[in-house]
Amino acid sequence: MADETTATEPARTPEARGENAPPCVDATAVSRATRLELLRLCLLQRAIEDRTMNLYRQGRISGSYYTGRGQEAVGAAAGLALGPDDVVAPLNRELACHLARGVEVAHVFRIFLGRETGPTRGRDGNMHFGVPECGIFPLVSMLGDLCPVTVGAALAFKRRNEARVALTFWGDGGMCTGDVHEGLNLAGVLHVPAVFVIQNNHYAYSTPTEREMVNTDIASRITGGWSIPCERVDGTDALATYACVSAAVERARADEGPQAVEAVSLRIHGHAAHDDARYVPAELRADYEARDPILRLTERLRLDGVDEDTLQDLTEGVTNAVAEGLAEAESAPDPDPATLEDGVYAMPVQGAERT
Ligand SMILES: Cc1ncc(C[n+]2csc(CCOP(=O)(O)OP(=O)(O)O)c2C)c(N)n1
Repeated sequence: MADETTATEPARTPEARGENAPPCVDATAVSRATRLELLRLCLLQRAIEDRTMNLYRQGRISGSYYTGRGQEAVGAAAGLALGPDDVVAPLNRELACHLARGVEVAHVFRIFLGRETGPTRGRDGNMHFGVPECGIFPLVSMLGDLCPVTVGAALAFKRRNEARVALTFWGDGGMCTGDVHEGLNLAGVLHVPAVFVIQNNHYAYSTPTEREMVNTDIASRITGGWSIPCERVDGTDALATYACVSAAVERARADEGPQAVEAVSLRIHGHAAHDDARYVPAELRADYEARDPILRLTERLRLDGVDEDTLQDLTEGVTNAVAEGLAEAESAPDPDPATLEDGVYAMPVQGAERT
């Protein structure tokens, strides 16, 4: 991968930006309740991440901080497309997927603030968490590794004759790792009920997709290379993404084998909190800011006849949920320093005596 000093920006066609992606599934059947819930989840992710970014700037977040700004619709859509008994392995751009699966706002802040009552008991900054009670596998930050893990879960469901689906995400950068290729191959050979959502946001850190791979048509590579049906969808269009992922989940559940969706978007932020994303051309960024998934979905709901009071209530509900969740997490205890070595692996250092 190139870093920001070496990456340059090649010319981008509208196709490469996913703008001419035909709608793969008719989204007109998506119910009003689901539309509103998609918007609520996107707003909630955005509000939690904005608040957490402020906490980061105040020095209250360990490590860096990663947002999914501009990509919220994809995690929200996938989270709602899954059934309660399905499992999912999200990455760090998909907070809305956690929220859709029932993870409480206070729990998210317990994780980010490293509280004792968070899933990693404060051992890990704000990244490698999962909530098994909600069917969410913890994140493994080696890109691509969650693919074979998810295939394993799907294989277990198949062997037990359970009508359950396992879904995971990876990015265009993750697409270039060996584990993804092995996982896709195995998924196809074993015909497991797995769904893969590729978040093609055009950059792996500062490296544009054209410098990561020769053939940037991820959907056709997955379809042609592994015989896994892969639809491309505009990931800034929450309804189309929901319809597309839902159809993939139901095909996998109906024993039609693994399925994939390439969701095209742009993160409207740097790779992490410290990154100003100067390598993204201003025109491209402005284009995607204008197609912000929250703006698009809000506009869609207005066209559907949803009134301003309903939209206002939704926004206020989200603001209150974030304030209450943060207050609750702030009152949770920090880990006791005396337990520092509990629950972590230790490497004995030769010759060093422990006191
Ligand atoms: C196997 C591996 N190689 C490199 C890294 C370092 N790394 C972390 S995130 C990242 C970029 C990821 O890009 P992408 O998969 O497109 O996801 P995005 O960050 O755009 O959501 C890289 C190279 C890693 N975590 N794992």
